[in-house]
Amino acid sequence: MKRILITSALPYVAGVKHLGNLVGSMLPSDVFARFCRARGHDTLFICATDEHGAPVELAALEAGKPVAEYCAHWYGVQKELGDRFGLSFDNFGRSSSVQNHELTLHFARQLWKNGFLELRTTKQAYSPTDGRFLPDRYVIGTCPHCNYDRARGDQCENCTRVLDPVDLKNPRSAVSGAQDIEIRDATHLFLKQSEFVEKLRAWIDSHKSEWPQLVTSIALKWLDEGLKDRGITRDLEWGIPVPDDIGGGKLKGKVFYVWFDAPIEYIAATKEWADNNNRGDAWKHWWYGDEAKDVTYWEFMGKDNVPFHTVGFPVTIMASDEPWKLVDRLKGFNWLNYDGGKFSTSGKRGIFMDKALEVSPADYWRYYLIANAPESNDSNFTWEQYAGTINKDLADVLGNFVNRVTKFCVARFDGKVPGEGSYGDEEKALIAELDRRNQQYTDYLEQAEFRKAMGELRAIWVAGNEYLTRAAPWTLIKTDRAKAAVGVRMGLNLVHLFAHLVWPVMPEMAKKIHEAIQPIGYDNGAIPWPGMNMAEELDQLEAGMPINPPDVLIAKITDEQVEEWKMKFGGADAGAP
Ligand code: B3M
Ligand code: ZN
Repeated sequence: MKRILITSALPYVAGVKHLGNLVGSMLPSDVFARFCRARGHDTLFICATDEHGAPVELAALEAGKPVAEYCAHWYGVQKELGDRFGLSFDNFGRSSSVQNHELTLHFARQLWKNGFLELRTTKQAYSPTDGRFLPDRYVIGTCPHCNYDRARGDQCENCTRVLDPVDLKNPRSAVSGAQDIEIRDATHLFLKQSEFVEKLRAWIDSHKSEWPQLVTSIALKWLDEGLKDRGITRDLEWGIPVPDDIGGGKLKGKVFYVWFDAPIEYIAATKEWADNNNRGDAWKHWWYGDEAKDVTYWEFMGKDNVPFHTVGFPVTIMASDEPWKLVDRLKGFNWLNYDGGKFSTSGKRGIFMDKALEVSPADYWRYYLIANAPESNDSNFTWEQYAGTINKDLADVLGNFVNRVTKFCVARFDGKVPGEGSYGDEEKALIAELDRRNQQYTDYLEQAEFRKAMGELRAIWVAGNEYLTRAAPWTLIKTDRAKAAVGVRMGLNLVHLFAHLVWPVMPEMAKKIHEAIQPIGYDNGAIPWPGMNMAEELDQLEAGMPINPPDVLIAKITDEQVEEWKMKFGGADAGAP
C-alpha cells in the first residue's frame, strides 16, 4: 500500500482566511488527500494554525486580549470554518502546542550541538520606556519614501517598500507609543544557512522534474542570490522561549522566530494526532528513519511560502543530522486575485471563508476554486465568472444530467433500474471514450494537476450528456421500450460513476448523488475510486434496484444575485472598502 503524507501550509491564526488563502494550500491539499484516500492509499493529512510571531502578538495587544486567549479564539473559528468547507485534516493542530515546543527545542539543540547556530551581535531598536528591545515590526514611524505616517519597521504598508527601523522618521514604539527609540547592540542566534548552499542545490536539482517550474525557480533564485545566514530569535513574549543551554544564557527573554518553529509544527501536529489517538510512535513512522522511507511527502503552499520550504525548513532538517523526511513533492501556487486586484486581509478586500458560505454551499466554491486554481499563472476571480462556472458546469451539465435521468426513470420505469436490452455500439463508443478520460483524470489528480483534472472531469460529464441526448430514451420509449431502457440504465450507471469521481472535489454533492442511486452510509470514509475498466463500472447497477431522485441538486445563480454580491463584497467597480 502506498503511504502518502500531505501537509498544507499553516494559516496564520489571526482572522478569517480569504479564498486566496484557501485555494493556495488548504483546499487543493484536501482534494488531493481525499483522492489518495479514495484510491486506498494510507494517507495522513496535516494542517495547523501558525500562532507565533510579532503580528499575532500585536493584534492581540490591539484587541486588548492575552495572546493565548486571542489565539485560542481564532483557532476555534478557523477549525469550524475548515470543517464547514469539508477540509478533512487528520489533525488540525496548533503551532503553540506542547508537542511543537518540544520538537522545536529538540531541533534547536541538535543544531546548536552540531555547530550550525551561533551568537551574533546586531543593531536593534530599544525603548527605555518599554524596557525592551523592539522587533522591527514593533517600531512605527513615517516612511522615508512616501511619508505614510504608520509605516512599520520592516515594511511600509502604503508603498510596500522594505524598510529597516533606522530608516523611519519619527520612530516610536508600537507597544506604548514611546518615542525614546535608541539603536543598541543586541545578541541573537543565527542559523548558518550559507553552509548548506551546495547541499540544497543538489537536493533541489534532484527534484527538478517533479516540482513545478514556479517552485524550482524560486528556490534556485534564493541560492543564486547568495544565501544569507538567518536570525532565528526575536524579542517577543509569545513563542517558544530559547532555553539557557542554547547560546550560553545570553538569550534570556527571547523566543524562536516564527518561521523556525512553524514548519516543525508539521511534524509536531503529526505527533498531536498520534497523542490524541493513542497511537504512540505512529507519528514517527511518517517522518523519521527507515520506517518513513516508503512515505511520499507532499507539501502544498502559496508561492510566497516556497523559500521557507525549499531553504529554511530543509536546512533545519539537514543541520539536525538526523534522518527526518524532506519533502518529496512540493506543489506551489500563484495568486488568486479578486476582480483584478489583490485579496487583502488587512484591507478586508475580497471574499472571506465565513462570508463565502453565506453565498453558496462549500462544494460550489470548492469546484470553482479548484477548476480555476492559480497553477501556472495568477488567476482572477470575478462574480460573473463564478456564476458562469456554477451555472454551466454544475447546473447545466452535471445537475441537469442527474435530474434528467433519475426523473425519467421514475416517470417511465417505476423508479427502478431497468433490465431490458443490452449495450450496443453507442454504449461501447461511450465506454471507450470514458476509459481514456477516466484514466487521464486519475493521472492528473495523481500529479496534483488540478485545472487539467477538472477539465477532464467536465469532459466526462459532457460525454455523458451527449450520450444521453443521442440515446434519447424519452423519444424511444414510444417505439422501443427495451432500447429506451438501455439508455436509462447506462444513464443511471453514469450518475453512479459521477458520484465517485466528484467526491474529492465536492464531497457533499457526491454523497447526495450517490444516495440517489445507492443508499449506503459512508461515515467518515471516502467514496472509493472507481475501477479503471469502464465496461465493468458502467454495468454495475442491478436490474430492479430502486433509485431515489435528489431534490434540486444545484441551484442556478441569477443575475440579480450577482449584482447583489458585487455590491455587498465590493470590487474594482465598487471600489475597495
Ligand atoms: N503561516 C504563511 C502564510 O499563511 C505561513 C505558512 C507557514 S507554513 C509552515 O502565508
Ligand atoms: Zn512608504
